[in-house]
Amino acid sequence: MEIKETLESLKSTTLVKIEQATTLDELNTIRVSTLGKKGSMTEVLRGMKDLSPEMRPVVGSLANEVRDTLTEALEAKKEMLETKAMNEALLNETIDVTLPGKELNNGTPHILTQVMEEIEDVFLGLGYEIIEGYEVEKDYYNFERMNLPKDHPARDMQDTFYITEDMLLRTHTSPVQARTMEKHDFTKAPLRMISPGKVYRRDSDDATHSHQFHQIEGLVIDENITMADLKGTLEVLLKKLFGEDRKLRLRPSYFPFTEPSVEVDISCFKCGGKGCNVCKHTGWIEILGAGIVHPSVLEMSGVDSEKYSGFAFGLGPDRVAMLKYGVNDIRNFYQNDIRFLEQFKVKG
Ligand code: 2NL
Repeated sequence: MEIKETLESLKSTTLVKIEQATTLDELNTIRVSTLGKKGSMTEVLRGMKDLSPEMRPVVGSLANEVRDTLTEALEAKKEMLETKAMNEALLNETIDVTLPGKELNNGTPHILTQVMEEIEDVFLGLGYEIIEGYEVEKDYYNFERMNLPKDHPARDMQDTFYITEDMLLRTHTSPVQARTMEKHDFTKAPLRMISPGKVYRRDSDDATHSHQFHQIEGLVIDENITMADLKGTLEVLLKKLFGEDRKLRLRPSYFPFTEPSVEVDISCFKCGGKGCNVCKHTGWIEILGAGIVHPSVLEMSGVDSEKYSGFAFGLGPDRVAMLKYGVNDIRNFYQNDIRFLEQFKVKG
């Protein structure tokens, strides 16, 4: 009978200890010293083997009852102490929601991206498609189809990054337009597109030249497209970029892919035309090249030059950004110096 009494007394003393425990640590110590591998309960049960076969089930069920009671009491007390600890923590750790938050350093689009998107927005508003093509191109699309004959100086190894004899890094975005023209069904709709992107030339890098820079070319082809359409379109763009009171001046020029060709100037946005350092005292700033698409360029792309005509232009977003924001060295755009880039943060 001794073992039964031991179990009963173990139960009552442990229940008192559990009752009196005030911390989770204390409670855990009680659990281990009672129910653990070397605990007092385990110790008592080891004595079971000395019992008679009749007594074993009786003591066994008592032992189970004691163990279940203690386990339940430990669990209940544990829950109670945890709730108490949580409530105390909630009381002590109040959060002052009026404190200023941590300032997050948000990124911003690169200034060239901002300028290009501003230009893209103008043309989206005019119903143009924005089409991107390949930066690695065939000599054929980059030069041949643009009316640049085999002996043209632009095709020289000195000016172009050749990858193989007939593959190169595009020197302008015109190949995108050649590829679009040859696929377009002009009986269904006119073609209105711009092609923004990176272009490459083997210049040596200096304040105004980078071996990689950007171009946005525009192309419109339909029946009866004239120089007037070109001028009106560029007026919308350049007024949006440089101010509503800008005037345009078209000067005769030469490009192999347009005839006639023009250079387009705007009246100086700084001095209004009186002459200053920005316009080098001429009152005008050269901003882009343009013209009426050469009939041979149309024909090579499968477009009937008797029926259709078009205008095209090319502008440099790098130069636009330099003028607009007074940047005097194109290399700033490509060196990723945070101190430079941060000046063009978009306020959110
Ligand atoms: C410049 C001059 C220009 C074009 C680009 C073009 C494209 C096709 C057909 C005809 Cl598919 N022309 N592009 C035309 C005139 C000038 O760029 O000085 N850009 C910075």
